[in-house]
Amino acid sequence: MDDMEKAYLRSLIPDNLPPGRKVLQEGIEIGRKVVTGKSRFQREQGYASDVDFRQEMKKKGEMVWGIIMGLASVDDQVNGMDYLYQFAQRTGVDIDVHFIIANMLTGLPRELRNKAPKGTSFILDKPLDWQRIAEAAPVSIDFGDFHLGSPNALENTIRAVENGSSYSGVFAQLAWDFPLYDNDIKFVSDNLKALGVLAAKRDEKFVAGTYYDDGIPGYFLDYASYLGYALFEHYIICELCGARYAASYGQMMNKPAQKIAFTMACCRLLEKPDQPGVDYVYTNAIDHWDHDIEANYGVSLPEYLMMIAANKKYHLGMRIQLIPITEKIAVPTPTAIANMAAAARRLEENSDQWIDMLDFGTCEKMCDLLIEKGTIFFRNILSGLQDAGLDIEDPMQMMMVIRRINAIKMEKMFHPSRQENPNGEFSAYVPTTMGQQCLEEKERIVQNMIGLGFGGKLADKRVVLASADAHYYGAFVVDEVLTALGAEVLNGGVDFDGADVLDLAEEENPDFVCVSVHNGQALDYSKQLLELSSKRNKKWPIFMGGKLNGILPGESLPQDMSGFINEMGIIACNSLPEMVERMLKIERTDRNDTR
Ligand code: B12
Repeated sequence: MDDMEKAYLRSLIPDNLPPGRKVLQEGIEIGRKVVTGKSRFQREQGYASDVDFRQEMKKKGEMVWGIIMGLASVDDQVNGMDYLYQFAQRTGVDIDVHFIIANMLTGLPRELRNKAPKGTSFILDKPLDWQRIAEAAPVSIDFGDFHLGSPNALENTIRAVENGSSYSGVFAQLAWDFPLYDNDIKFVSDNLKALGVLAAKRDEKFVAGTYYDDGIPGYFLDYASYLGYALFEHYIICELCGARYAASYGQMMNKPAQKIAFTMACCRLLEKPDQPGVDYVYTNAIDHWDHDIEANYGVSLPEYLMMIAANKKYHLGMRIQLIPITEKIAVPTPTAIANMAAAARRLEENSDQWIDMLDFGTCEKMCDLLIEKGTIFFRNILSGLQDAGLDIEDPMQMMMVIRRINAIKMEKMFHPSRQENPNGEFSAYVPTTMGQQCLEEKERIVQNMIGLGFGGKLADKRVVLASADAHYYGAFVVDEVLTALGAEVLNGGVDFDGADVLDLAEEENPDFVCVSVHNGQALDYSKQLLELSSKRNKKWPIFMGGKLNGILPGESLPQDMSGFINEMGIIACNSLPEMVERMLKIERTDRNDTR
């Protein structure tokens, strides 16, 4: 590591950071006073912890089935859970685990909730909200998103423990920026206290959850780096904090061999004698169509089959997180979830016959490679941070690194190929898919647009671009295409509030502003963007694309908001040729022209 890299790592730690061990101890004290609850599942099925159920399934080599659901209100959610339970009673299609996706605002302190744009799904507010969900059906409940990993982690983790959610939180979301929230020290220290709560409940088998695709690894080019990052989280949570930990990942992992190899590696490195090392494996969410959606069964079912077979053979102990065939269109409905669950369980009924026909030799080799290189990546992280002068035994400092480090820099800095390749170049051992697929998509779009006569047409244009939420790749493709057509693109990155977008626009004085929005906040976000620009007396031609749907007040299902957004004066548009055609028709006026 060179001096610039060391200086960069040091710059991640603010001067006034409190000592982590003291903060952790405060969390442990808080945790000791929290009264552990028993969920309906635990009471009715007789498990002291859901971990015991998971361990039992692991021993038998049986698959645990999970779904992910976040409906418009707590009432809708409770009814949806009951619907799935009734469906199971009628058909025998049991769903073992419900992963609860609350609204992102659940992760914010209450005073900010009314001011921030609202995405899809319900907000957990009163203790009764958690309780109603934990009691809605006798299934294992996982209070996942916006617990651990959010600014409101401490309160939300306590609620999860009080309601018997054995797995809680998404630690990797520590890297997310939450709307209107900018106190990194409090963010990290409250998350450390939340880990203290889980450490206090270690013997009762409460586990800190994570989901790599949500966080830093979601930008990595190599699954060996994913694994190295996994070991880093495991080090912080288990070794520095004394809590339990299990790995989850997978929606951007579309090759079953890689997925199984990665799962084998996580099992080998992370499992404990009384607890599986893997919590859930999310299924391929990036290859689905948004048209003729029945075709998507053809994408999902072969993947499930391979995982069922690998689990039977190796007793990996994971749960499959099912996604319905509507994945590319909108958040899942209970009916769509039930349909995919039924297809998966029918597949499982006769899966024994496949196992002997399948050879997992490739996965075993890949697993060894991942472990070898991932372990080096992890060691490089620790030695790099230590060389830079950080205290690698202070959990607060280590969590601040996760919160603040740039993912792309992190992979470049610690990747073993840099030491192995004579010229110090990066090369992936087990390449991830998203970056590659996006470059191919960019190439297709650019060739098509050159064919339509757009080549070089944006030569004198400056574009400010940002993603309003955690979705990076849509904006990445937009950036690549506009750049290929000659534009100068100033890409702010992810998690941009409206004010951040306008700040960047004022700094750069672009011809156009492009915003990519996916998480259901498009309408609220558009309103805020326009109000702010009118307050600042600035007017930019703004284009917005991505997934422009949301849930209107009083409605249950998301719908497309493009019409409303267009009426407000922002150009809602998902097609790049259409956007460029419109850009070329917009004359630069003297509105903000200071050039
Ligand atoms: C990958 C993914 C993630 C990853 C992103 C990782 C990363 N580093 O980028 C992670 C796991 C972090 C994630 C998180 C969430 N996600 Co997500 N995610 C996806 C997924 C599977 C793929 C998105 C993607 O990258 N596609 C590849 C890119 C290249 O395609 P694209 O985004 O469609 O972009 C193209 C066009 O849309 C267009 N475009 C995009 N932006 C713009 C902008 C302009 C101006 C223009 C002209 C065009 C344009 O050009 C691109 C090239 O063709 C989709 C489902 C799907 N298959 O689409 C869900 C999906 C978008 N996610 C969804 C949700 C709800 C979330 C969460 C809110 C869930 C949660 N935890 O609560 C969080 C976001 C939280 C937050 N902080 O904002 C929903 C959105 C539902 C809705 N709006 O109704 C989807 C549809 C899944 C679903 N069915 O529930 N997600």
